[in-house]
Amino acid sequence: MSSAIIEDPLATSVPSKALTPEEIPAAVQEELQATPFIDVHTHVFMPSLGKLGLWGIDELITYHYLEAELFRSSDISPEAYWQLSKGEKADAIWKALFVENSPISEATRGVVAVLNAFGLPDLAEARRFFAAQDLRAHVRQVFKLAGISEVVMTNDPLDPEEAPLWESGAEPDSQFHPVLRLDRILNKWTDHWRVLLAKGYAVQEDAGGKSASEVRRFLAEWHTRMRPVYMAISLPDTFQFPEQSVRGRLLAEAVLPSCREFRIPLSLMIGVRYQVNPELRLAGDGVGRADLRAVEHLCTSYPGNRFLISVLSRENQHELCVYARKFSNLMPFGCWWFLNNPSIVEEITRERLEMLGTSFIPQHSDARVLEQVIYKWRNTRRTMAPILSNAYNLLASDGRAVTRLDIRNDITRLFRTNFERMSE
Ligand code: RAT
Ligand code: ZN
Repeated sequence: MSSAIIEDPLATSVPSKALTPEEIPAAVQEELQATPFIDVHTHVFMPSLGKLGLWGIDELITYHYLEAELFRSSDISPEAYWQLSKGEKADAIWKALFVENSPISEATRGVVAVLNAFGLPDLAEARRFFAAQDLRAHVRQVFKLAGISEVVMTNDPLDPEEAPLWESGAEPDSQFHPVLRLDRILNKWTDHWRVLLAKGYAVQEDAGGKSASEVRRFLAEWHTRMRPVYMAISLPDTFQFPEQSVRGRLLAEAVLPSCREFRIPLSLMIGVRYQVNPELRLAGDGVGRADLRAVEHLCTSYPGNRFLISVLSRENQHELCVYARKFSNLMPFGCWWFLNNPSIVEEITRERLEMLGTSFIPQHSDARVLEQVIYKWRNTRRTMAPILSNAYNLLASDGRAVTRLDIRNDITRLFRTNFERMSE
């Protein structure tokens, strides 16, 4: 209907008028607000996966980013903390990080922003509010507040809680895209190969014999069941490829051919130092600089594969941009985990824009608790606005007119189509 276009508040001013330097920041801000983003990597789950999906205030407060911060501002030991119930854990964190100290870290500020988004003045009120929500309606409201149209989940076919839900036909949801996560298979084969064996796959402990073709058969079955938009793995800072190891063999002989067969990308998240402090459990991982020659080898030797790549170490960011300039099958994405702080996001994003134009995916939320998408995406828009405005102002002062349509197309490419085209 043509009236729908006229009702679009931006439509009248959209097309091709050159913006003045003074008009650029407002246009960027409006376009960032108006564009629904795709969140290309999260740990949130569609409602039909039930309890796997975390949401609500106690989950927000006990996010592992905040657990790590608790032990810096409270005398409680990790051992004593893990004995507490969820509500008691949230109370302990609330007291230490929100009452006795100002919540100015990125992760604590996030909780404040979520409470504010729902107009919730305190913890008690927040608990009442979340307890009263209907999940499906709440999801819609959260996505609206976050300015996202879809999220990409992380789905583990060897998770004993998750796999049966898929096997009994979990109802798909067009707002939640599945991803076949491979950490258990590729990084922890020794602990998990027997699960495959028990399910009827002729695999061996050393991943020899028919193991690779059997893993391929397993991936094919899960591809049919899940329809994942990509396959994914997180990798240590010590990751090497090629490599004489179970992971090296299964990557080369099972995962890469499967991704080619199903025409989906492989996402590699590289640079975790697993369990630097195991007492902290999920919060116990650290970061290390990786040798990105592994990425070079993958991109050169497997031109028929497409790679979504995020690196955890700040020191690896520049190399990743250089590799992206060399290999069009490499798509850098996100500012992940310890990098998702405005100061570092700004640095990385400016570098990427300068080296790659709009041919990258600036951010994903990595949300583990549903409502985190609200603050994470608000923060992203807030950080992006001056970076993009500055880039357009430089372009204008170098002599190229900048229009609202340019801005709209660029933001759509960065936050939607660069991802959508990876799976075409
Ligand atoms: O970023 C995080 O929150 C980590 O805990 C991990 O989930 C990481 O993103 C991963 O996907 O392995
Ligand atoms: Zn993640």
